[in-house]
Amino acid sequence: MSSKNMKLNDWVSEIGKMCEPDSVYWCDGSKSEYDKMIGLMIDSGLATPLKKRPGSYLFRSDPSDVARVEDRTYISCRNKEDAGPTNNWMEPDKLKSIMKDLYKGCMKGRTMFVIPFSMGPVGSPIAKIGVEISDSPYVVVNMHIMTRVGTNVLDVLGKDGEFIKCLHSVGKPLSHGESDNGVWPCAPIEKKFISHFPEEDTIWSYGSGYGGNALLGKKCLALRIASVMARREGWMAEHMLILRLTNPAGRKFHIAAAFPSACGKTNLAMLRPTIPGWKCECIGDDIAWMKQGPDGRLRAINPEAGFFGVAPGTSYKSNPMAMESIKENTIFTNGVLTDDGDVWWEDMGVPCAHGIDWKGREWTPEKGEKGAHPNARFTTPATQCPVVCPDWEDPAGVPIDIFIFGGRRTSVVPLVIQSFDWDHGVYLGATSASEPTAAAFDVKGKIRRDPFAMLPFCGYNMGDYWTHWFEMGDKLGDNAPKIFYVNWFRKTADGKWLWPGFGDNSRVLKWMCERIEGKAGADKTPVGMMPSKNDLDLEGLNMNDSDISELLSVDSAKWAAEIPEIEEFISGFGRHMPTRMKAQVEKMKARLA
Ligand code: GTP
Ligand code: SPV
Ligand code: MN
Repeated sequence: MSSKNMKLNDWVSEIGKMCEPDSVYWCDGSKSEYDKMIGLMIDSGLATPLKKRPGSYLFRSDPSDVARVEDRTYISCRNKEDAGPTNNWMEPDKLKSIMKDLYKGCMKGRTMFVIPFSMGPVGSPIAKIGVEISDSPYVVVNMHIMTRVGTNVLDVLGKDGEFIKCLHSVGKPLSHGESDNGVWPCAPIEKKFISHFPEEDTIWSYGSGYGGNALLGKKCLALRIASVMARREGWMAEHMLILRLTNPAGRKFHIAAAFPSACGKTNLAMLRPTIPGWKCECIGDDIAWMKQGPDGRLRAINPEAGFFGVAPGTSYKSNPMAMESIKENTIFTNGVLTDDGDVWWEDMGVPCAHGIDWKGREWTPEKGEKGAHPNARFTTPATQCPVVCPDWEDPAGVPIDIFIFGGRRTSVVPLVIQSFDWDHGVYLGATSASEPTAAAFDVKGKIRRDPFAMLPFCGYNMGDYWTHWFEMGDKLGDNAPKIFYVNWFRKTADGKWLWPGFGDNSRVLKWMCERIEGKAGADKTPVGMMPSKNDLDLEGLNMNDSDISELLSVDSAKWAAEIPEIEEFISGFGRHMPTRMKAQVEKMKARLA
């Protein structure tokens, strides 16, 4: 088979010559294709069917291949300055020549899959078409769930449509007659490359089969490449969940929130409000593409079609809607296989006395090691979420009222702040910081600044990205969403969560909505507008006063102590650092003095 698009056909044959697969297969996105791929992986010992969950399978990856690899991720454009100081950079010709050596014959003994996919509803004016070439059937089945794969994408592409070229190989050729035989195929860490060529709308990924390294529609296309397109074309590609919150009077609010990886987006997106009369519906849990609509408001779509969610910590208590979503037709990676043929992970809310851990070994809780990898994930279709919003696929998108930024901060940062204005909100986004999580293989240590939760995902100079945010604010004017900053992760001195989080986060969202309606009060503090205890709905929460005061307190000395590090961070962007950012730092210093 081939397509009507000569550019695509030429590219496929060029890659075929380089990678030397045994065969080439064009994906049609059908259920029978999905089942065939799963069958191949059951035969090669990589997939285990789960008796307890219809249509669901467990995979175990290699211990070196369990998360994104930020040190191996490159933005490769002609000028180093365009990638900026926060991205790894290599000159495109040099990087391509290194990678071509790796790609040479890398698909021997394997099938090369050609996966046409759409990010966003097929044919929508906001959607983008990508084609991923991959030698991994695991990638094919995950792409089926996470994106819209199918021959209808080729129809939209037509004879001369444009597409983003996504090349992927696990980097493990097979000799004649060899099978994976239960061993997750990948290359050693120093041979892994996740490379982006934004000037050519091209992604080259080698050596990893896991998550964002391999499902190239997600972080690589929908954030790193799309962020460059968005800047060029005047829209926004952000690491944000999207939700609709309806108040008891029936007014709908649309919220987009950016938290770093493994800091609560999926949980907030599927929130069950604990306050009576409020309803929450999920539009997306990881990525938002936003454009100013004809009415002047910012309209958001979720370019994805599924959820690739963190499994550990997901329970009927913390995220019941995720638990309902993953009852069937779900792929699990790096969980525990239980003796009765189910999947299990830490803090699932049910016990597991014995099973096979994510490394394939006998496991009991007494072992003192985690049974599931902390970045174990589920891949599940958005349509299976009981609270998916009826408008989640509306090509026009939903109008955003509220932006939220945040991170994991066990101290200093209070429960919630509202920005004074747009520019101050951009400052809050740009200076957000968070503690490392298991979502990145190679990020360790203390807190780091993660501007807009985009540090690992911005495809160009982060200083220019801030300028883009300021300019979007100018363009949106009075229609610009109001900006808030939250921290669900504050701890007591003895290490307990101060805030119950999860469903109770609805209390904080309620305050935000009431701020927009002009109903709720707030106090001016040096760091922003904040609720007092009486401005927040804490009805039915059994919290003691001192915990609440601590959550809502600002220690100016501690904030001031972070300023020198913030100044050093932003000055690292040199002439790309917007003067409006500098002005915000000066204002902050004056308020704290
Ligand atoms: P990515 O998929 O990596 O982008 O992560 P995410 O931002 O979607 O994070 P997710 O919602 O999966 O949450 C990650 C971890 O944070 C899980 O272990 C959750 O249980 C935990 N978490 C989420 N929300 C809260 C909260 O409000 N309070 C506390 N204490 N933990 C939370
Ligand atoms: C993240 O790390 O933010 C994720 C998981 O959503 S991955 O798809 O691996 O990027
Ligand atoms: Mn994410």
